[in-house]
Amino acid sequence: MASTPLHRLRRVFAWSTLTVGLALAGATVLPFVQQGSSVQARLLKPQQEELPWKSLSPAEVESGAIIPASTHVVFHLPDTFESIPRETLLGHKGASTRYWGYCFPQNYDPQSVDRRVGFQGLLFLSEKERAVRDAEAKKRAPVFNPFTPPTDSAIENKNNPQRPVIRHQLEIFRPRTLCYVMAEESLAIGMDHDADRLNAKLEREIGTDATMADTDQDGISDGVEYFTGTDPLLRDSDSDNVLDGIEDSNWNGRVDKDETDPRKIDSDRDELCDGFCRVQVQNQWIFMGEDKNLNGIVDSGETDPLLWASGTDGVGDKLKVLQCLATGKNSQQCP
Ligand SMILES: [Ca+2]
Ligand SMILES: [Ca+2]
Ligand SMILES: [Ca+2]
Ligand SMILES: [Ca+2]
Repeated sequence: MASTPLHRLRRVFAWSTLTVGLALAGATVLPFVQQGSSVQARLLKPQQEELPWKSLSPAEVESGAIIPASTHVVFHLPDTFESIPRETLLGHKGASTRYWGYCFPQNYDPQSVDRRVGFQGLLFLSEKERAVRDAEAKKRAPVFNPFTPPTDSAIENKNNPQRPVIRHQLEIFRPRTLCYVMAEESLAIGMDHDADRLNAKLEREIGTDATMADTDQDGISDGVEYFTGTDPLLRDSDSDNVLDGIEDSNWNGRVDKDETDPRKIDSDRDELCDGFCRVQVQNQWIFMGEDKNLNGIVDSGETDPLLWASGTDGVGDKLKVLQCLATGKNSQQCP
């Protein structure tokens, strides 16, 4: 499509907005970065001023982008959503990756930047970052007992309200916010318009559809499958021919009472698969299994996929089927 003067003007405007935002973020955040180092609550190496800067426009956040590792990243959130949880926005890396950041208050007034004292926005820290900081603080905390009483300076330090404290404050992100983030490993940032708790960039990475909450249409949402270990691109993750969403019948990703495990072909380990599977018996390939019509219900003529021995006689389900097959019946008729 040809670029009209209006398009070019918009692009120039968008870029200048970002440049201003970047400068403001640098002016406001860098002193904090340096202040943070004094409490050993930082990610950045001593050469932090040499780290590169990157800015992400609202359109880039909208379609999904990468926050590179060890880079000062400023991002503008678009106005196409109402709210998004931190972990969804930043690709669910909080437990395994140290990152921290800061968002300017909404209705941010650039004129007030010189008059401000401290931070008027909100800080966010990944779960791992919080855990590391807590562990460091514990290590530094002096242990007092009758033999090692606190010194005057220790008491003063403890009671000093000016001591910089970095606490997680921001969990839900709002539209049109300008934020800064620094991460030790790259993060996938993006919006989640299909509300499956996976942002658009993360969905591109794992191959799911960012416009469909349940890409493989097995009943379980992409996010639940991603977090609980079934394949969001496969309706039958364990190949027992029973759909994931029939095994996990309430679609919550957990194996609840009366549910088979969509991650295990044989939930009760009786050597009959939960559904109906092609197996080799004495050089012959036949279908055998428990839920022969694959409907998730123990119907008449089926064994229970949650019981090693479904009958009252204590004979294992597999042996019972083999004994039945030996009488000349086919596997649909056994047991
Ligand atoms: Ca999504
Ligand atoms: Ca699914
Ligand atoms: Ca299955
Ligand atoms: Ca079984």
